[in-house]
Amino acid sequence: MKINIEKIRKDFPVLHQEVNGKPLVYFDNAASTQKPKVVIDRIANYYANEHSNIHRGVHSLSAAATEEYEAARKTVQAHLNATHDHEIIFTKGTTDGINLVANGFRSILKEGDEVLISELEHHSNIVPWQMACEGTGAKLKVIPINDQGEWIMEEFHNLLSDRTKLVAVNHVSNALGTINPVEEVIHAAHSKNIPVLLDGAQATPHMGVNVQDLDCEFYALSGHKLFGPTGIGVLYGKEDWLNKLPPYQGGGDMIKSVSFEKTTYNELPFKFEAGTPNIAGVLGLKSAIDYVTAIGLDVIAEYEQELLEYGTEKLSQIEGSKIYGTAKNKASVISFLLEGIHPYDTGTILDKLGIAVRTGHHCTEPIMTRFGIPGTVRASFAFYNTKEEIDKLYDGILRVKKMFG
Ligand code: 7TS
Repeated sequence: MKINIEKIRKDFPVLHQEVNGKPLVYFDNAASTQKPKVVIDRIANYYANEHSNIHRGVHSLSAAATEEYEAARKTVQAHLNATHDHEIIFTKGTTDGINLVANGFRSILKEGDEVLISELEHHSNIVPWQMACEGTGAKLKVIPINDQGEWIMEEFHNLLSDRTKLVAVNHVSNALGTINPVEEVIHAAHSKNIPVLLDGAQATPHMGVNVQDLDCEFYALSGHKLFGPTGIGVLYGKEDWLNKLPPYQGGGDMIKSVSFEKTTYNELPFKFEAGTPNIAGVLGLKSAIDYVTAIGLDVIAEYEQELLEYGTEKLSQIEGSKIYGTAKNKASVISFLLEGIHPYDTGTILDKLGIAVRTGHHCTEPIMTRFGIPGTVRASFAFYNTKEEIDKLYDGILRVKKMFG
């Protein structure tokens, strides 16, 4: 099936505006994606007609809201192909999900243990592990990358040892777009009985993810990168591992009984969902998943690869432009620099032309250090972007070069 781009663009109200007097070209999708009208309507309708707290009252509104909330959990379960719906924990986002696991590992890690991450990680998959290591005496180990922005797999295999208590790596890199060989990592880790956490913030907007096929122990994602609302995310965890980890936060909903002498915790998934959750966010996320599922994740992936190839070719034609991240397997992210021009200058001029790109280190300072650069300009494409928009980026870059070259 081919993507119906005209119809799709009509679904996203935000795309139809001018920025600085020019039609908006939104190429900052790796930071956050835009929302289709069905998601916006779902949230508005919930607050207009359906709102009540969940898992509490016997009254009809509360029962209906609870039903919708739990139906959304089943949608996520199906989307990720998790074995059980109680393996789906609603979080604030990827950062929150990783922190939940890292907090739990504070009770597992001991002096001499190691946590293995990679040089490609977003800060949110570095800092929580540094914090967990700091409190336990465990050490952080890092898989290095090559000049293309790919993990050096021999180094990974050398770093994996009996001291490794967890491998925590991203599925797709936000800064360079690399699609990582996570299958090989999981297979090797499991041969030593080591659990694996995948940061799926950048994979889930671009491809279907099957956690049973991957066989990872944990998978974290953000709703707002998946065309859903901000402030909502998902942590998938295998049942036995979620049972092994202590609760992250204490409060309402996560308990079975409370007395001053002893509190017992609720079962999964509620053990990890303390307090009133982001009900509207959960319902909006369900609509977003239904929306991309209806288009087809394969259709989306194929179209975005077309955009990536087209964009890569166009940018490569520009003298003095250098693309960072040239892995064989890439998602639709192009990070680049123009010789002698600071990324902020490029980003500022492009903004004047209505083109939204992200500039800077993209919360991946170690990658920038690895390449010896202050940051990059990053154009990241979603399925509502077009080749015509990429042509505008190309023309915009030529303007930047004329002004600063
Ligand atoms: N992991 C990866 C790979 C990410 O790209 C991001 C956000 C996160 C984790 C954190 O997600 P959050 O929803 O909890 O904030 N990445 C970006 C980015 O590339 N530009 O802005 C945010």
